[in-house]
Amino acid sequence: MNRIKLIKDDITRLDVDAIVNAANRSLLGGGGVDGAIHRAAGPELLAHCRTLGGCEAGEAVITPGFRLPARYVIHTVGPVYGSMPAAEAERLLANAYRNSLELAAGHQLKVIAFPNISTGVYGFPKEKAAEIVISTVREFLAGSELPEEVIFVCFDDENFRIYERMLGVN
Ligand code: AR6
Repeated sequence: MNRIKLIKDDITRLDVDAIVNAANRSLLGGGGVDGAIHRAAGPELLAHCRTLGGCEAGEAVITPGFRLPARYVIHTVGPVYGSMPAAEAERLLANAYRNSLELAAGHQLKVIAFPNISTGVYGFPKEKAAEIVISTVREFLAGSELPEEVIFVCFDDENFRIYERMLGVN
């Protein structure tokens, strides 16, 4: 069974066990997908995030989904590209995905959906990011029965085309 799916959609619409948020270290919201998730989840999400004390780049934390169709939100913080050596940014991007998957597995979650972390405001080159993300997720799934399914949710056409090509679909 192919445990990796690709869609082009707004991640806040998905009825899955967990959606992943491309957050910042404060966990107090922002623009992009983070803003969309906070708007759709309602003010309860921000109130909950205020109690968490932030999150370092490459790490991940889990919260309820509140008003979202998704049961949980896994908040991870990607690297700000250009603010550190490229190799460090690559390592932190892989950690962000791996730690999100660890949390999902630890909570017995079956279906988790990821946006294209760090490829918006944080400026990570999309092609390089997709390469790292796909190999990190494949490697994790090879060693773990959970999550059963990982959905890559692309919002912009460019990311969608890159993932389509790299995953060998369509
Ligand atoms: N559903 C799915 N993907 C989306 C959505 C959506 N509703 N909206 C945007 N994207 P970004 P980053 C895609 O900038 O680069 C925030 O202010 C978008 O097309 O949201 O990790 C945080 O608070 C892009 O491919 O996240 C941080 O400060 C991807 O989401 C900072 O931005 C990531 O773009 C994080 O920057």
